[in-house]
Amino acid sequence: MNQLEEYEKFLHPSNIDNYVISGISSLIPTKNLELQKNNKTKVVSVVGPTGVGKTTCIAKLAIIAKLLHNLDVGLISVDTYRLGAIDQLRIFSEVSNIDMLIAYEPEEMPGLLSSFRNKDIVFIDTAGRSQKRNDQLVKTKKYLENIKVDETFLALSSTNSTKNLFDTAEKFKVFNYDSFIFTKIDEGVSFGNILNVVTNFNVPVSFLSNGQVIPDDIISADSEFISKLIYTGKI
Ligand SMILES: Nc1nc2c(ncn2[C@@H]2O[C@H](COP(=O)(O)OP(=O)(O)O)[C@@H](O)[C@H]2O)c(=O)[nH]1
Ligand SMILES: [Mg+2]
Repeated sequence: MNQLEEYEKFLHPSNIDNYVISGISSLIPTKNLELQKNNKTKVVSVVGPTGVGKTTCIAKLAIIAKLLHNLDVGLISVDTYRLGAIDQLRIFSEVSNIDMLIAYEPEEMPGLLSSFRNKDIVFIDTAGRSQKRNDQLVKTKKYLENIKVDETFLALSSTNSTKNLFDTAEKFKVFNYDSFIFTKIDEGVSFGNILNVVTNFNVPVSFLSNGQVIPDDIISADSEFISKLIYTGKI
């Protein structure tokens, strides 16, 4: 609004929507995941609260990496906490023919990663933990401490309130996450919370998840797309 006021004289009313969209767009940093063969294994982890869509995102990204980018993909599940959680990824790994290993204890992580040393990319699926339970966060963090993780995504549901998202983004700082994934944008009706979180935490957005379909329902973050989403409330 400040920008619009400042440049009022130069603005044409018929173009006001575009000015606002580009204004919001300039406030939204993005970071895209590079999916290309390298001579080393890229290690990517997804953290976040329960049920936001972490495993679903990993399944989508794993398929995209494998089929569209021809990468050799590995999955590691440390979600041994919730009944059935491992099965969700295991079934996916069987159907998609992507190798999966399970870490039952943090100490196993270096060994598991080393058996994946020929993979191009390894995705680590973590247990969904409440940001209100620091002991749970610390326990999950132990799995990621013994290894070198190249990229950590914090998955947040776009249907949550700004207040909840702020609390989660704050508590999950222990994971030193590099970017946000906003999930369930297909269920949201207003997205100012995304703008609030991104500007307050000054962390870029890497992906948006817009449904349950694997691998179709994921969008690589683009500032203008997110800005339109925020301004119009529609995908
Ligand atoms: N509508 C919608 N549902 C989603 C999306 N992402 C995940 N889900 C659903 O949310 C539920 C929890 O997802 P899951 O990946 O198991 O969450 P996790 O506990 O964070 O690993 C499942 O029913 C998913 O199909 C999304 O972008 N949109
Ligand atoms: Mg999960």
